[in-house]
Amino acid sequence: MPPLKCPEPGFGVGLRLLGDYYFNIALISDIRPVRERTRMVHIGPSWGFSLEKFGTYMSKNLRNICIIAHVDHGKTTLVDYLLRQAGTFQAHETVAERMMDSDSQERERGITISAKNASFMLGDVKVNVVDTPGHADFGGEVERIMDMVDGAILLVDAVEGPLPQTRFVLQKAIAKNLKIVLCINKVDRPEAIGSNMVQECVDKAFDLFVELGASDEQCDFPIIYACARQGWCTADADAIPTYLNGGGERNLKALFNAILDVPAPTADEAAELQLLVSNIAYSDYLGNLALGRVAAGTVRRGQELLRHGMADGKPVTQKFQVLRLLSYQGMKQVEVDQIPAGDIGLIAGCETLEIGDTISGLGGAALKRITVEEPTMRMIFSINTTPNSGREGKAIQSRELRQRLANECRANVALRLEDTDQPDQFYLLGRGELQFGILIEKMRREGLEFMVGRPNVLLKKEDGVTLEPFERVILDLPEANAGEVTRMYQQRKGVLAAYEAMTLVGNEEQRVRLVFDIPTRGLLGTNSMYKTATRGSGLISSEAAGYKPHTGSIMHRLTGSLIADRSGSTTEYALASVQERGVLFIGDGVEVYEGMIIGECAKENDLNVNPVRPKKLTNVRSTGSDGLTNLYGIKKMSLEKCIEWIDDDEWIEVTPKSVRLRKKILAQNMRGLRKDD
Ligand SMILES: Nc1nc2c(ncn2[C@@H]2O[C@H](COP(=O)(O)OP(=O)(O)OP(=O)(O)O)[C@@H](O)[C@H]2O)c(=O)[nH]1
Ligand SMILES: [Mg+2]
Repeated sequence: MPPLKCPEPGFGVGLRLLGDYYFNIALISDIRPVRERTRMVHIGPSWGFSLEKFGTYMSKNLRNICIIAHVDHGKTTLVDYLLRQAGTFQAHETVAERMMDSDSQERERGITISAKNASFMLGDVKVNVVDTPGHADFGGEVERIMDMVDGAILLVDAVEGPLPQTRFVLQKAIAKNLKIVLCINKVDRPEAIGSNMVQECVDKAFDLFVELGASDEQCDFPIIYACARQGWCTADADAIPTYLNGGGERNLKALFNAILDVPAPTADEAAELQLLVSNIAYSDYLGNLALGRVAAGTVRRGQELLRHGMADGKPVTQKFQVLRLLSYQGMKQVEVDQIPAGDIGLIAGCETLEIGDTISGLGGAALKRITVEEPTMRMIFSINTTPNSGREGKAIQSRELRQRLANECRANVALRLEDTDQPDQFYLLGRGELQFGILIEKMRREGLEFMVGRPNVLLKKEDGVTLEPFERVILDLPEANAGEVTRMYQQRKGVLAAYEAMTLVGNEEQRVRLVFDIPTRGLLGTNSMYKTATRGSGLISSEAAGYKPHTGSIMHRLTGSLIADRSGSTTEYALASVQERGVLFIGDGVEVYEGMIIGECAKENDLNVNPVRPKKLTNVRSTGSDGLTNLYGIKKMSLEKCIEWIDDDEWIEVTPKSVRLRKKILAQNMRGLRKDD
């Protein structure tokens, strides 16, 4: 009997025999399990039966895969259709688009922030699938899940081709020796239709495999051409035009078959239990849950286990009892009695957990901890020391702030906490401005008040030479803006490494792809400048390019700050004269305090101004407007813009209601007006 491939509708019956055992009879065209979690052995062209233990899958009936790609290449959209077409949802269930992006910030920003698990059934095979984020700042999320899977679907946008994060994730997948399926997605994009972009994309991907040292076996990857957004794919490149014209089998069958060809986990079922904690989930009822793949043995409810962790840099072990076990069914976590070797599940019962810990049987040993790339940036977090602290949220004390940051580091392997010489300030080490921005927003939504400083890159010293991190930036922008953008990056020590004209489609304006090698320091804070220069149409992606000798000072911003010199409520009258000195960040009627930044000075020095001066009242009635009280315009400073804009001697004050900028030293007589650099 050939192995079971894609499920199709049909019918079947199941009989419960003895306790945990099931007996199923099914028409072979109906290859859905008669009851979920029951496996079938097919014995003829049209009939099948199974006699296996309910509630478990032997590892041969499991596939663990992840979906990896550069940002926006369509991973989450593809997972939607994988789950839908595998019959994960009931007919009456309404499912949202990109449903794996369940976090509020993920939905608002339209990006995946953390890797997430789900599962679906392909006939008698349970497939655990992990959707991963594509943004470089969340690369740690991809690294931590690599130990859970045996295969990876590498998505590549047919038009954009492999981009920096494609390289990063592919490198990790190759290193873990995963079976890789190349899936060229978005073949429906107008630029790809009628051109040979799809073939070029395959060639570039192949070159990347070779460049990254893939084995011959890995280089022999299956290729699937897909339109995730319409839920179809084909293994035949020549069939793409048929599909684009509405023909062909409009489903993901070819991909399902490729998934079934990924090797089943080779976990030893008879061995002592071992599970590497790849993530920590939280449940209100059960507390912390350890998520991971059972590398060996079986974990059962009530079992006594060991956690192998680290405390103060030393290995520690702790005994605990399994309270509950959960397994993924679709996107839901359902309770089970046991999780067999090779399967992915969650264990409740151990409160102290860290990603990278091992959970084992009482005689078991620890597995190798998860290692991820080193952080390249740090940001300073402080308690809120402004005069108005605590008015708009919970002004936490240093101990609570430290605890909150430490909790985040436990759940995110790419972050690290370090103390500073100040008891109420802490360094958070991470990978990028977006990663910090998302955490700040998350803490703000929890109702907390705190302050953060300007992100800085982490320098290294080798043989007496100071080194700094570099990045390779790939820009895709209209040719008309290329000159301005090139100047912008060259001013920040960027070196143009490549300039390539993109293929034109119809009457579209000519676009170019620029590649810069630039110190990470120079790249910080340039995002909105780049967006403005390209009128929002520029795409940017970057990859870490290692440490190189320090390039000396790089200009950050050429402007100073307009600083309130007293507290009070701003008046339109006062702001009307302040605005002559620069650009305002706030309007009238806003409470300010001495040292708060209310705008950007047109010159490079800081300027203390009085934004609260009231208009002198006179008895003389004036006709019409006095012409002075109109404000030109206010530059709204979002959290992201503040992070890009601030200087080293400034703080961002974050509260649930507002984001304000301030000088670190509030009193004007204590602060020099000239900026240090
Ligand atoms: N034209 C076209 N657009 C697609 C296709 N697949 C996905 N998209 C679109 O691409 C955008 C990004 O899709 P996502 O699924 O969020 O991409 P992602 O890879 O999960 O993104 P991150 O998780 O943030 O890295 C969405 O607007 C999708 O509708 C496709 O096959 N064709
Ligand atoms: Mg996504």
